Amino acid sequence: KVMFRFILLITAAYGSLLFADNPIITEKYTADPSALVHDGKVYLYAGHDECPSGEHRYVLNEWLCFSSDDLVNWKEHPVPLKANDFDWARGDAWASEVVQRDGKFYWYVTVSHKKIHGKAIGVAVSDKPTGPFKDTRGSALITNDMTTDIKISWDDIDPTVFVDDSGQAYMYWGNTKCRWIKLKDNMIETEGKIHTVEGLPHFTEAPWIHKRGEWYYLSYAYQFPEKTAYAMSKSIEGPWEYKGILNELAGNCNTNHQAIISFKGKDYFFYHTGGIPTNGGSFRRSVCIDYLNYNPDGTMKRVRMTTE
Ligand code: FUB
Repeated sequence: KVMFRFILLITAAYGSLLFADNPIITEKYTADPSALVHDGKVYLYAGHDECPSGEHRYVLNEWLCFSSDDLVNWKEHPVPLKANDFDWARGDAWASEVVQRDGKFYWYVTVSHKKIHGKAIGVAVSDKPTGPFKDTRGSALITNDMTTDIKISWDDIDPTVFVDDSGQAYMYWGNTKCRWIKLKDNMIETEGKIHTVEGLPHFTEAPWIHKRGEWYYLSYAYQFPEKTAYAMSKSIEGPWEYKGILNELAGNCNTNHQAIISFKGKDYFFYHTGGIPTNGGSFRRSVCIDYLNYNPDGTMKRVRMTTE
């Protein structure tokens, strides 16, 4: 049995060494991390993997929220959002992301739709990063019938939202093809047409957008089993230039779902593995963190997972 151990150097705030284990959460299985920096803390949002031992399927009914001010000690904020908090959804708390704008927090989620076949994307809103979150819109933002060129029911999943310096918000999502659409200022309505991103080799799912300096980064799950790859652009609307693999296969887990943040002067890569020794695997995943490092030209160095 292996407990993934790594040393997390938190010097920015404390000037001292702190030690943390990967996975970072061990009381529950956690998947599909989204991370948000707010008011000196990191908020981690993750799906709760609840697949019974011996079974091999996704069982996720809710998302979880944790916060930390040192990336070592995490506090859970109990059950802030469930898939059935969306009246129009019939379950399946797949990947999500929380973003902040003008004092409000928007939680974009993947769920299954009750009436329209397939997965759909919804959004819930709160005044606090820990909730309570409410589906003030009352309907899906994106449904499976809006993109008909792919004949699978799970191609409209994994939303990631980015508010550009101009104030324009964009939502990216997808499986097999990566899509994007603008959001209105209220963050709960789309604006204009759905676009498809070209030039992302082996795009599977799990897009994540972040910006550093003048570069925009679009990282995503690549092939299956999944690695993480990424592309860069000088514009949020592309064109995107493919730059290569950012993270290798995550051990005994066939998906690889990332979130990227800067916190107290360092850059971090959140992902999941099947790293809990008791029954961990592709359907009982666990969130991990490792450092992310950039090259002088803005490209990202391959992440060295604790397990490597
Ligand atoms: O957790 C269910 C699905 O697995 C997510 O939506 C994908 O990104 C993959 O991690």
